[in-house]
Amino acid sequence: MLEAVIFDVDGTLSDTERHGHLPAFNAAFAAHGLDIVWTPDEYGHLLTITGGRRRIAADLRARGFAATADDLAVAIHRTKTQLFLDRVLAGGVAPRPGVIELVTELLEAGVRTAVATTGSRAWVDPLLHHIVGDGVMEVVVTGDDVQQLKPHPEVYLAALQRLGVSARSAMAVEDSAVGLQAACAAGLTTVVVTNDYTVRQDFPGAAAVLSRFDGRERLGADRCRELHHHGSAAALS
Ligand code: XBP
Ligand code: MG
Repeated sequence: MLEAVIFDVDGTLSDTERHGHLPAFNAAFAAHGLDIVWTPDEYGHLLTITGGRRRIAADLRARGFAATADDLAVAIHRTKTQLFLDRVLAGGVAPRPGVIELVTELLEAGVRTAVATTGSRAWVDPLLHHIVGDGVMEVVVTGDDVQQLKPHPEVYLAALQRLGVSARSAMAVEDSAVGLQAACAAGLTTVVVTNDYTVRQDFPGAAAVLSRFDGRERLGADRCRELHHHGSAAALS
């Protein structure tokens, strides 16, 4: 039986990357006097490096900042986090169409909801407050709560543990190949809902790959139950 659905945040609950995180990273580079501007295309490639601080450090290393890359990345990421938080607090982040309806249906059907994200606690909690409301996501595990970021399954395993449910009784909703890898490695049946950045990725092992939550393909509570049922059956065979 489906007891809980665990959602990714960036790209899944909200289309945060292109118009949210990317401008915050670029403004942070400028604030630290660096002449670095990530284009939307470059950022799309950099998204395979999970975690903003690691993403900055990898790019700085590639640009020859070998010795100082890690320390500089910590400082730039702190600034970026504040800038993105400002955007969230100003109401500049919206849920993807259909997300609120899905979460509401799940809760009405007695299915618990949770979050497993690589993002930072400082902005994740306020973002959830703005887009779904407080307490709607019963468990929220962020990148600050784990040692290893996606594609490692730790964030999903921690969410399952805090929910007190087995992987077989839950499913994940993700937007990216890296996120799918993490959820599958935790043993979860996973539905992928793609966005502009992830639509051309491969999704081996996904229970379904959709391009949106609403419209003809609509992902509702019944469809989640169905996909979970088939996913669990496939895992047993
Ligand atoms: C999201 C991330 C995060 C965000 C930026 O991945 O990798 O790093 O891009 O947020 P997922 P931070 O959707 O798989 O959780 O700067 O707070 O890391
Ligand atoms: Mg994501």
